[in-house]
Amino acid sequence: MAIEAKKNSNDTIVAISTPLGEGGIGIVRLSGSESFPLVRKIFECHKSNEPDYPKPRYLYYGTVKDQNGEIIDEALVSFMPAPHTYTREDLVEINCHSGIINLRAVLKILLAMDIRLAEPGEFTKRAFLNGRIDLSQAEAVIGLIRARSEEATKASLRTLQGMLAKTVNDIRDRIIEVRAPIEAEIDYPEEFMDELPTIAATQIELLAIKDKLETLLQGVTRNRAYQEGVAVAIIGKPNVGKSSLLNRLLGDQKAIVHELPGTTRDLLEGSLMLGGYPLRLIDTAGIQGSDDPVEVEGIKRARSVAAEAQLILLVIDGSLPFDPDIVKMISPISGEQRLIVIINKSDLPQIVTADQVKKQFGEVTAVSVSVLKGSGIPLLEKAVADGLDQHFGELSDSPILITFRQEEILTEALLGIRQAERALLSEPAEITSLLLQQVWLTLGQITGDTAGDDLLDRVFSQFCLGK
Ligand SMILES: Nc1nc2c(ncn2[C@@H]2O[C@H](COP(=O)(O)OP(=O)(O)OP(=O)(O)O)[C@@H](O)[C@H]2O)c(=O)[nH]1
Ligand SMILES: [Mg+2]
Repeated sequence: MAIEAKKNSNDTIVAISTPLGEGGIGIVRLSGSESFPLVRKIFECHKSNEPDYPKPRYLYYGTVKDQNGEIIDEALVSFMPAPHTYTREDLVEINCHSGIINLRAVLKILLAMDIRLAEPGEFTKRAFLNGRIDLSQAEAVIGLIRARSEEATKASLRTLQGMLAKTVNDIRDRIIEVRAPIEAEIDYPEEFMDELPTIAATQIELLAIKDKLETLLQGVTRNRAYQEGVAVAIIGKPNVGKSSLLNRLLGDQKAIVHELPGTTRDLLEGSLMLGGYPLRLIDTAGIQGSDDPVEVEGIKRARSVAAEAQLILLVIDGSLPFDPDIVKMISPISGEQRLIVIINKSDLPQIVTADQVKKQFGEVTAVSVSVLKGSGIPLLEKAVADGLDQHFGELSDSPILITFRQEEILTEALLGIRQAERALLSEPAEITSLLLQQVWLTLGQITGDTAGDDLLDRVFSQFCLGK
């Protein structure tokens, strides 16, 4: 779909594409028709007199010099002619030593010539504008750069390979197929009378489309968990071993552990990876009735953390009689939250039984551990990973959504299909057709097929400089 926004500005751009700081290599990257001649002006290489210089995709060793012929840096330079490049334009990469001063100096000499500094994400934007990738793939590049777990990386790579675009395009094709006979009926009601699909057949088609959209949307929460992490609150009465559990799971003595109840006053957080999920583990103050204003504030914070956590680890001391009040302590747990009950101190004679816990909490996962001795911890870790897998739904091979933007679009498309379903039964055929057309257009924003300037700016402004 050729639209205004896809017109490419073909001036030549430059940016430092690696993070500024001490490192092995720093790369200055140029894209555009002037990039070869410009770099040749500042880069001196003993091969430059050879007739085939610069050969595409060769690495040339030489020096970068300023206007006065003074050496700025040694560099390895590769010249990559269009169209088989990241941007589909002529592209040059100058591999310098990674020092802030020399990299900036190289950039400065180039900027003094006929070239401008790239905007954030402009290299990737050109890849999109020149048709090498679609918008969902461009967003996958951001996802890949920001991924905090292996699973998030895999999800971004799947989208980068074009899986999301393919699924969305398949859905769009199906919408066209559903619309075709409806349109025929509108334009030539007599001629196609016998061949038209029944309302029931169209309903089945719409149901299938809805199903596909819903499956895509299911991936959102899981992916968000991979990207942003899962909040896990450790709560319970004082002295049951909450801080000990935090330390044990982190493999670190982060929290103060003490035999005196009421040791933890404030929230304490640590991060760890479990079952592919980045977890934000939050230790809280033991919940009990108290007159101490500091402890009361700590308990208030514990409750609010528990209210927002996706997973609650409720710790109880198995060596003491079961206190039914803890049921009240954790309620109300919303449908969005999962609960795992941890019966701690299994190294001491046990009074609390798993059955007792089940009786109080219903069908809840209960794990018996000794945080002190480390027994039962692998089982607990497995219970946490399994609980999160169940919470976020089956992991399928379908593409996983990366961004809020894509979620918004799919939600809108789903709404549109539901409206079309209703219209099919109660409105003239024109309305159904129009609603389906709108869904088709909406979905096109995922790949950028129907994206305007605003949308492109929104997506590409999230990139870092030089990407
Ligand atoms: N025997 C035994 N003692 C444990 C176990 N886990 C923790 N403890 C002890 O229980 C006491 C309290 O541990 P903490 O981890 O500070 O308990 P807490 O729940 O954070 O307590 P508050 O911060 O006061 O709410 C300490 O003396 C720990 O050594 C365990 O598995 N077995
Ligand atoms: Mg504590």
